[in-house]
Amino acid sequence: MSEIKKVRIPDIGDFKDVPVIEILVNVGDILKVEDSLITLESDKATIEVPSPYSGTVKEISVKAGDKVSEGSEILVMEVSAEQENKTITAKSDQTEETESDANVVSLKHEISTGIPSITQESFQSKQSQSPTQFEALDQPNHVAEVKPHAGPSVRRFARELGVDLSRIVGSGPKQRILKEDIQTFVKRELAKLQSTGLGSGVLDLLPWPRIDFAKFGPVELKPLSRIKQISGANLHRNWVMIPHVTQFDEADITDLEALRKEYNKSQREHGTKLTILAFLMKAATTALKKYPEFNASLDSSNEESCLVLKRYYHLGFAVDTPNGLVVPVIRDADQKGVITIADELGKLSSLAREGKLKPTDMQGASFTISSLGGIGGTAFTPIINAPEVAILGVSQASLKPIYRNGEFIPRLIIPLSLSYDHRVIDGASAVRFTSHLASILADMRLALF
Ligand code: CAO
Repeated sequence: MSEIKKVRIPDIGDFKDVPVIEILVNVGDILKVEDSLITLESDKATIEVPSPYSGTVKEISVKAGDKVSEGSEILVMEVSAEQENKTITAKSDQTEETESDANVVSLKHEISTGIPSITQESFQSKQSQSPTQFEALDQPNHVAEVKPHAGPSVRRFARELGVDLSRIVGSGPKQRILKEDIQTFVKRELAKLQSTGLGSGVLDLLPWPRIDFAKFGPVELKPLSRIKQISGANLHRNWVMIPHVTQFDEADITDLEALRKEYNKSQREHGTKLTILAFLMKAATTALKKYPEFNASLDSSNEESCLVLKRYYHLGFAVDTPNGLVVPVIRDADQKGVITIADELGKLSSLAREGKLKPTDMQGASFTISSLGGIGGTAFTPIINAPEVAILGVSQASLKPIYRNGEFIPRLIIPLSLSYDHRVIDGASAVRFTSHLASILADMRLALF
């Protein structure tokens, strides 16, 4: 005997009117308990709503774009008595799991990392594939197009082991990730560590301390934004896997600032506002052409490592948004004038802050600039945006006394911090690069050649 059941949005904490971004099932699908039904996206997290029953989908009551809250009907299922028994057993297992997991606010608050984590290895293995496939992977720190499908218990298992689900291709129906897929993945990764020697000491670190901070005073749990979850994992990998060195330098932008201010004054009413970053991009493309190993990626897939020198100059730039850091890309910056670059910078920064960038807006960078100069700072050590090999950090320009022809004169000096991959770039090349960049910024006419 079967019964018709309405499935509703469970307790999702304080979230209300949350948009449905994906329907993961179709009418006629036969589901098991915990199969994901729909994906919701709040400004803080992506939440997959699991099925509370085993049974057949008879009707779907929502569509992508609808807004839902606790209690909203999602779909109608036909549940057999036998299936319902299984449901009850599974539900009690689930309750046990939830109660034992102090780190998770609610089992239903599954935060989907949803990002293909591009390891150096996966990057390298894609070198032999078509440019289109390679391009699709080349989106290191950004929002993914592919979401891993897995039930809450599998996600919990992955979380316990620290496994990034986006690195696993599931062997279940519709590439759903199963517990066995995680076990296979972990075994494979451990074997790799053994073979590289990394497992035998270098990264044999102490486990992260788990402290109940509430013992010391009041605390509040604030989940990291989705962007931070994604970029954090990528930044961590890049920091650990790339031997970074940062070269600090300075450029005299007194004349450049005078030109920029004069132009902006003349265009006060209409036209694009020229920013320092637009000039930095123009100057960087000129320096990259002279020192091509900075506009490259390292390919160690064969016995003999080699550099993939890029003959295009797509420049990423870090944008500070309320939800975290994103890196849109200006394509073919070498072929554009500073006004066009400034115009595109403005548009892409606005889209970034509104959370409206498309994945393609963030793909394909060959070099990145992180400009904190509008905020302040004297120097910093930016993390390379793999698989690139260098990143330019820019801090706040200030007037400094420069000794010239027997006297001190005030000049506007901008601090540059170039982090580079020391496997690819030597210290001498790095300082040649920043010196050349500084000379272009001191006299932008050099960018004409
Ligand atoms: N020194 C002094 N002043 C600077 C400067 C610098 N290096 N860079 C920018 N400024 C000034 C600009 O000239 C502008 O002043 P005016 O209005 O008088 O012209 C003001 O600061 C604001 O500039 P801006 O920030 O609007 O424009 P921008 O093109 O320089 O920067 C963007 C755009 C998107 C890079 C910036 O807004 C941003 O998000 N920066 C943060 C990037 C970041 O977080 N990086 C960290 C990555 S690592 O965690």
